[in-house]
Amino acid sequence: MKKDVIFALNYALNKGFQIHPNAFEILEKVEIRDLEKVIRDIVREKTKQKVFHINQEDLEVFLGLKDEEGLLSEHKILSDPTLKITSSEGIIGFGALFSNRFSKLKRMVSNRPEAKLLKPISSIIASKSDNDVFVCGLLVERNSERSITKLVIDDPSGSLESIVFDKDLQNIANSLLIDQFVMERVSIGKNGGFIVKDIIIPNIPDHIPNYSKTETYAVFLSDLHVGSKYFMEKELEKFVLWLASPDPIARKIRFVLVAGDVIDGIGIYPNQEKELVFTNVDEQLKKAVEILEKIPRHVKVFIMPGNHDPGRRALPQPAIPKKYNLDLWNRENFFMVGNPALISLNGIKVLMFHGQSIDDIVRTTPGLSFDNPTKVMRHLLQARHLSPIYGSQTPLAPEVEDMMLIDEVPDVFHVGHVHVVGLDLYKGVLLINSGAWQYQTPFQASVGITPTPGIAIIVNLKNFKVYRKDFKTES
Ligand code: D5M
Ligand code: FE
Ligand code: ZN
Repeated sequence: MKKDVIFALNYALNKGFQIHPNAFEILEKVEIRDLEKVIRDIVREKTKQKVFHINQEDLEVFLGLKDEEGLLSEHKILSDPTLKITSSEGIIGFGALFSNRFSKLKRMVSNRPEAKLLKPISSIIASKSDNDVFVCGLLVERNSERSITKLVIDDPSGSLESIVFDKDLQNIANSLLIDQFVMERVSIGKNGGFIVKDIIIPNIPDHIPNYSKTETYAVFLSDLHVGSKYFMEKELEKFVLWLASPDPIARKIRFVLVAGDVIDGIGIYPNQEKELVFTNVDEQLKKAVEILEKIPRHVKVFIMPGNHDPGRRALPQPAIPKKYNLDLWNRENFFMVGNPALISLNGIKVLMFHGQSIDDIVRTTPGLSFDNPTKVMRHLLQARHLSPIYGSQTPLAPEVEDMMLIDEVPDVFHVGHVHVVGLDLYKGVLLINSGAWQYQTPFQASVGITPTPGIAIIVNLKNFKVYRKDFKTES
């Protein structure tokens, strides 16, 4: 046996590994460059698995001799706002948007028993019935003062002010998102005011997820912020190289999803220039392509815009327009989508959303914070809406159709924006916030945001087992 082969194998033997005779056969047959590194990789992986022998199959996998051709990698873009965007103007447009939101959500809850009893707000104000009545509307105001909570909801017929006294019901009332759809059971109090007896939100039913037939893996990323001084270029490069490596999991990855903030952009916040390496969007996107195009071609990459990317700022956002970078659009394994988008991966429905609305929601809803993004994501699913709040910092476009509604219950809900990794399961839906690839910026430090960057979230689509791979520490 050749000297370098013996040397490499000694490394494994010294670590207490046994080597199966069939492994030697391969080593005799194949000319292997960098065998030492291959053996070290195998030792590291198998030590993690607590398996201390090396056989022919291990070598085949790590040398890339064993193909994974049986793995399915079918995708379908089920919904994408890019080509649907019309943008009507001003007040008329917002009137249409909100009336569409109301009627779509009312239809969504129409199979609930309470829905049959719903009355228009104007009629219950006029009739002052002695019995409890059901109304629904969009929540325009929520106020808590001296142990009572006031809710104001609007439907197309009018506006209803109601009071919540019950403690448990107040907790529910306070967790409602402004401008979300809500049903109320109300009665008339002694002084003629409306008292809330029950609050019913759209929510999602318990969900049985779809799984992939084959053990295909997907990686969830967001907030690369290429162009920023704080962009973790080395770590992202390491991730991309790992994708092309013979690591047994890397070899089964067929999808990479990027949920927005691909670049840092320019003019996004005051004095941003001081924190940029590249001060124009074209250069930033060029750099992003340079890194992402090293992803092997058998991996499909889905790219969504965030609030730092070029195109339109208001939600829903179209895909990053072609005029900024043709390479992103031309590469055969890249798929440019708008924000939000619903994508099917081997039959698994992934709802992708950058997550801009989280800022306004955290600010206005008690009990929510930036460091627990999946809790906010639960609220979005409960409200069946990705960005309910109007008139705060998240710009909403006055579209005729409200494309921010969660029409279909997804199997995976993937969000970014807050730069904090979050994983959770809600009623069978896998919730992923994919963190970031940017170190904490001075701005984030000043507002108390502590990111958890440099971590790739990897999911086995056959069983939804989730892995966090940290590229800050792993070699
Ligand atoms: O957002 C990164 C994080 O910073 C996200 O959690 C929102 C937060 N952020 C962004 N802008 C603001 C303002 N103006 N106030 C408070 N918090 C903010 P990114 O989209 O990457 O900039
Ligand atoms: Fe971001
Ligand atoms: Zn963002």
